[in-house]
Amino acid sequence: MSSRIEIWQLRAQFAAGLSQMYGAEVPAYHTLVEVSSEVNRAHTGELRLGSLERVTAERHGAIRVGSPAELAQVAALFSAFGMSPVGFYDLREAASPIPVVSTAFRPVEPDELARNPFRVFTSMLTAADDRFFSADLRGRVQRFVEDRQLFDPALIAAARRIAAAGGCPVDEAADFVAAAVSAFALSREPIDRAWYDELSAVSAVAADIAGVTSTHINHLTPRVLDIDELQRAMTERGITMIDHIQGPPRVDGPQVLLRQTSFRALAEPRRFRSPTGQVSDGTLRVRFGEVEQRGVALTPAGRARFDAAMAAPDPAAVWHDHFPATDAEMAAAGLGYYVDGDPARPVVYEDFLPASAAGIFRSNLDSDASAVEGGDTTDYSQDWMAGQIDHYIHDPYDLYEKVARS
Ligand code: OOG
Ligand code: NI
Repeated sequence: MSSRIEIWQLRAQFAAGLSQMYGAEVPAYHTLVEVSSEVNRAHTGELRLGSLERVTAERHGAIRVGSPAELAQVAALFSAFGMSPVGFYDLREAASPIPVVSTAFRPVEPDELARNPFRVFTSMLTAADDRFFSADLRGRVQRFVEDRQLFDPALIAAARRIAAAGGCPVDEAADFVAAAVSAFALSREPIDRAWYDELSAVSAVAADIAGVTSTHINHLTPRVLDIDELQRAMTERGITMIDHIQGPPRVDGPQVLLRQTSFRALAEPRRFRSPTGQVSDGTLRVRFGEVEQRGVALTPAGRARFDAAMAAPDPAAVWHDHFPATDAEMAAAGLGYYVDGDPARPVVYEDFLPASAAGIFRSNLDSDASAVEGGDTTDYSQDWMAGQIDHYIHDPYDLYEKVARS
């Protein structure tokens, strides 16, 4: 009898495979991983938020798709890796709107997160939103997306089988993981220049999603224990980082939720087809490097305080009007999640922040659509998305609550 590969092992192999592929595609990623590891090794502070080993191995990825049907395929594929949709993010509502709605696929059980916490922030183009797309353009976007195939149906069928069986025989695993990884490789297929440019005029994100016939991993993000130190170290190496770390400021006291920073990837070689059918070499600059620091998960009450602090012109200056300076006080006030209420055992935030996500999207674009006018007339919502992908979308607060009571 051949032995079985468990779901979590498949997830670890998938994450490692993507990392290897992305490193070959975007060499600056290696620098980022190297500097992140250095920062983590030098970190002398507390490690309550994760062991050096887990933190240094930890990654999230980001992908973008064009339709509910494509998102449903992603959900089926990721189910074979034990990654379930968690949370709903509407980035059209951000201060700088992006025409996507998103969810994050990740393990939801604490022991699964401990084995391998790989997660993928997954965005879907909101083609039905007439604040971004005219009826004519929407029709053409939808046809283009319907006509392409991001994933081999055999891959999706295998994923469903593996998810249902809770693993697969050893001799199937390598091929399955390799096929899943290569679905996210940058394509060498020539890009229709006129179509890509037309979409770029509406939104650079729309062009990246619906201007090409494949999807790709947009970035892979290592986790660090001190993001300010990382930002300094990268800058020292001559890499231009975005001006401001996204998310909460560095604070004196418990660091909460998620802080992120990024740099733009260099232009990458891509092939283009002109209206006369000629294929030529060109470049596109759509991928980037990102890094994150994770802190304590906030309760709804804590999140309301967070939103209030972040609404101030200088959140750092008003931080302690909203948050106490110790974990003991955070736990006692019910602002953060702690296992059994024990301030020595904070629950790590495993999700994303819509404002930061929009900031990361935007900071890496040359230009994009400005503020949308008029009301939202679309159906996009968490319930809508759950119905489209036929998967329950977890509420992050329920998950933190469960971890805190375990
Ligand atoms: C996703 C941007 C958001 C994050 O870490 O908040 C994101 C994208 O660029 O597709 O990855
Ligand atoms: Ni990211």
